Amino acid sequence: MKKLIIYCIAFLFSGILYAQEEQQDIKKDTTKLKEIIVLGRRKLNNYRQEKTLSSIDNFLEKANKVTMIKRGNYAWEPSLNNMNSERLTVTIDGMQIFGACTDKMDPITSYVDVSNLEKVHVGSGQQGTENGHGVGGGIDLQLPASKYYESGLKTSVDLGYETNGNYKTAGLDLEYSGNKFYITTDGIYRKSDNYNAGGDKEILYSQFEKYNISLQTGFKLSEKESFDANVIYDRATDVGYPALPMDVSLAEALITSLTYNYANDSTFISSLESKLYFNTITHIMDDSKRPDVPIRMDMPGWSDTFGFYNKAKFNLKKHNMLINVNGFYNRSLAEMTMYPNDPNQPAMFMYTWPDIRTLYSGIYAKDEYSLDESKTLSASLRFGYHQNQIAKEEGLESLQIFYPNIDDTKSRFLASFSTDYIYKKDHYDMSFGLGYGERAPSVSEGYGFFLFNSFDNFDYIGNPTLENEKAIEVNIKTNYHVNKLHIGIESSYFHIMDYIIGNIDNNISSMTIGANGVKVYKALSYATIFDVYLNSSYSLSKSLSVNGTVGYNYGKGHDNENLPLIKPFSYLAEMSYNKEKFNAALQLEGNGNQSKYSSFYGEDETPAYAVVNLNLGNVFIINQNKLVLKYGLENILDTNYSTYADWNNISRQGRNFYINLSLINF
Ligand SMILES: [Cu+2]
Repeated sequence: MKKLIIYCIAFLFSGILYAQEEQQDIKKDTTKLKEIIVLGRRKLNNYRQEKTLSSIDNFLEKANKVTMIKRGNYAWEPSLNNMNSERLTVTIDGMQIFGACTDKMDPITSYVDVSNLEKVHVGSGQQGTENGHGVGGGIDLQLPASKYYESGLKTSVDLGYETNGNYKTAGLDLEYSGNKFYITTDGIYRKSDNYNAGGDKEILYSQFEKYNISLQTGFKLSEKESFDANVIYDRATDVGYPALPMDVSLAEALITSLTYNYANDSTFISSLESKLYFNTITHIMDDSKRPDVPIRMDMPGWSDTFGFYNKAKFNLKKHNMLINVNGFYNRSLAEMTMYPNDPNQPAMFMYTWPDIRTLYSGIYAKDEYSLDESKTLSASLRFGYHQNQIAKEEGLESLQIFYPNIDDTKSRFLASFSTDYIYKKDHYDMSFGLGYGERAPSVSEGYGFFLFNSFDNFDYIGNPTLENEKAIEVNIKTNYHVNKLHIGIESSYFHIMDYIIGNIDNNISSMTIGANGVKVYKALSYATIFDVYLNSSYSLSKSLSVNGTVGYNYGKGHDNENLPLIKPFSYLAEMSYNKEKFNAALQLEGNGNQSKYSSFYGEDETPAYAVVNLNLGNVFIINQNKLVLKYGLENILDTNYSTYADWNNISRQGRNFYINLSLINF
């Protein structure tokens, strides 16, 4: 009955979400086929419904097609079109960066903060291949553009508090902008204790603490040429992972880049951007706070990446062209030392990532051709050369136990292609796209050595002989606007060949005490993934509107087994009131029962849930300052729930009161 009421409310509101994107600052330009999430602090206005000091994870979760997989309260893993890390390219301003954790505790999104970024580009499927090869899509976390505003010195201060978990946030931003020179620096600090799930149940090991500082500076050589330098340092300590058997004592990243820009409207090449970059990550896991572990372990990991890209834009009559030549070199190393409880036994050491060196170089080209005012045809291509090398002799020998014929190096060619047709009229627009893409196996899929996965309780062994994973994709998107009503449909279908997934191997015994066995990465001959979202909104008056979204997803292997981590039926309904200096929004958000769960891959059935949130905001202008106040109550009914994306069914936050305050000096 309760469910029925919830569905009824959802459909009453239906007209369902996201027509207000422009107001909410989650702008979707259908001509670009990309979803853009704006984070810039100076662009803060009162139309954004949620917290201003949300983590990037929280902002990403608002995007259509994106879900965050949670192993705790920090460092969520983005999933796009029901595909996660290995199948996506996640980059920071076009820079490749790879996490250093064999257990996916450190997605790239955890090493930046909202203060570092201006916006996030989410490209679904083959529309997300500008920076690299992927099957599910690309997420690019973009740094702020150069700021030659001649506005002198400006400051802004952010403060946030949330009752659940006693979560504190503080941020400071300084910016000096001149005619030929600018410099900005900011810092943000976040600390949370264990949070409580609905019904005041404390979730042990869900605490975290982190700070992030960044510096960006630039100068103009001439009116057309400039240089930018950017440094981000991010350090998280004492991060608990309630869904995993270990925590993290240190996750640290240093991200640096130097960029040369050239812009000229009157020449054939309208802009040129060349970047050189380096980033290094250190990740230290820690089980010292867990009272009962079968064996104590040290598991550090490192990832270093050097890279570059050269990007040029051309305008030729009705053509809009872009060419991006890029390359990187990554080193991924992870170790495991096990200390038996009996001190007379020797410690056991092995490389879980045996110093894998990845070299990539490739070229991307895109052309947008406008057939006439309302029709655009676009096509993109990416070709690349990808090479993996096992640098540790011990690592190679260990893998040769299972694959006697492998060499230390493996090279691949990767290709991707997409084409889109876009038709746009005043009250109607539609796009239709086709794509083909390939990706190389990740370091874990190719070379991981006894990586324990607490989701299905198996140790995983990589497979250096895997073929490239390949996908054929069809997508369609359409929007209608009639008076005060907006309706949109967005859908993608993927046919994925040589779909990489772990398969039980009964001939190998597990290393982890208590594990169910060992899985080796193999490929299903094919798998299919489908998603469809219906968005709509209706304006009741100038300031009052309702909007909502319903989504349906589907994923199966060739053997008719359900794929893991496929989102069940989902909905979001919102009623919002927006005035220039005040806003309020009441949200209902939930999922249906996860009936198509994958017991074969370790999932159980997650029941339906629904939560209600209330968000409020005020803006005050005091002299030359803007004060933005956001406050509200999340999970008002204190529902105890977990979703399909919560690792090991860890319950999410119960009732939470939050307040965010941003003081911005113009
Ligand atoms: Cu880890």
